[in-house]
Amino acid sequence: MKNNRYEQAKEIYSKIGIDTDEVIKTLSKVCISMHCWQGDDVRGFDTESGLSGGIQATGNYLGRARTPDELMQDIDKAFSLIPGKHKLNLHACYAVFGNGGHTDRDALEPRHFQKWVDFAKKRGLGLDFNPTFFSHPKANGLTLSSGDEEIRGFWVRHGKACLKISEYFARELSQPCVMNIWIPDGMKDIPADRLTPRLRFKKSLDEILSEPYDKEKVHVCLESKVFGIGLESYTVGSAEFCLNYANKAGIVPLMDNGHYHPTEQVSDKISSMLAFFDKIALHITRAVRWDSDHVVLYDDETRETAKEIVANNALDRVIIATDYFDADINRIAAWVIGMRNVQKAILNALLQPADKLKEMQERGGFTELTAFREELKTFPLGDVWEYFCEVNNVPKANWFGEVQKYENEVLKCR
Ligand code: RNT
Ligand code: ZN
Repeated sequence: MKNNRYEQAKEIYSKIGIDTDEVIKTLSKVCISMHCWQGDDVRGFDTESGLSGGIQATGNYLGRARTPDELMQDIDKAFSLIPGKHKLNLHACYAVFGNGGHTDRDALEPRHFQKWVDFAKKRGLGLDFNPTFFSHPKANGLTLSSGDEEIRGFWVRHGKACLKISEYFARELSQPCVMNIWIPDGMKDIPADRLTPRLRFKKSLDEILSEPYDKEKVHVCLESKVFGIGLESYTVGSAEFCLNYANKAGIVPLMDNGHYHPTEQVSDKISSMLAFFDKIALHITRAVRWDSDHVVLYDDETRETAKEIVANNALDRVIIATDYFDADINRIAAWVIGMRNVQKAILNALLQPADKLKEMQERGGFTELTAFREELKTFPLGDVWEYFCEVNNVPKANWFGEVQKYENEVLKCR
């Protein structure tokens, strides 16, 4: 296949020591875990209680997926416009019960996710998993940190059940399953006692992880947060709590871009984490003023995040997942835009001569570093990206027509 623009770009990049064919090969292997919950505004199928837990999907765009089949159909559409093979990230609230049946979260079993395993197997996708500690009558302020032993016990059982389901995913799909724990627990107003709920959260995590599970198959993560809506004054699973717990328990810390103070950047945290953890995990999202979960853009922070992963040779140590939910725009487009932007950011990082740039820094050549880096910004990345789309059989820049057609033919009929 002769692609003139690609051939020219290849030559331009070769002059700065970058082999674009190798870059394409590397990028093809980068697997991103796409969150299923963009498709239905984080509603899931197991409860009518609506989204709770300090998070919110705003907007009312037409065509939200209302059933497992609709969500699967939408995911297929999105993946058909995203280059490469990825994973699908499920939440426990996406359990599929046959014939109007219902099983509460503490008694979920692998069989409730068999439809998802069949879906993934057919498409050669991996599955990741999340226990759902929100949108439930027993999630009222505190879950794993609750002082009510009945409530705390319920959620511990849920966590254990999810470990079993994660193991089932890994076994069936012959690849590890990442299980991420995030709890919404917090308080709207100033707590009288910040420590007691945190100690109970710690105890609950210990109890969940005491359940025997295959650590090669299931990578358990813990996601921290700074605040949620209606929970502005206190978050039990804060950054310090989660970091210390993950370190002590030998699990994986997870950082979400929306879960820090507005001037803190996850990109700057990655190297510190890599200095102490074998693996770390990310929820790539875009926080606009707060944990707003806007669609990921090809912006400075996403590029800097990708650069920190690639330049530190950590593509196999950083677990990359997306996490946003915009209900104001076409949800399939939202998936496609965000996933492609994460990939583009990784491509951008792979197209940078990291060693040359590091060498400039080490010898104090900061003027040259700035000059060179600014020139790199207008190198022909777009031509390499288009070629990457071409070899992966997905549309180039003109994918939106496909989404529009799908909106008219499928989404409008919902
Ligand atoms: C919430 C966390 C969490 C959720 C998903 C649905 O602030 O980011 O990861 O978005 O579990
Ligand atoms: Zn998240």
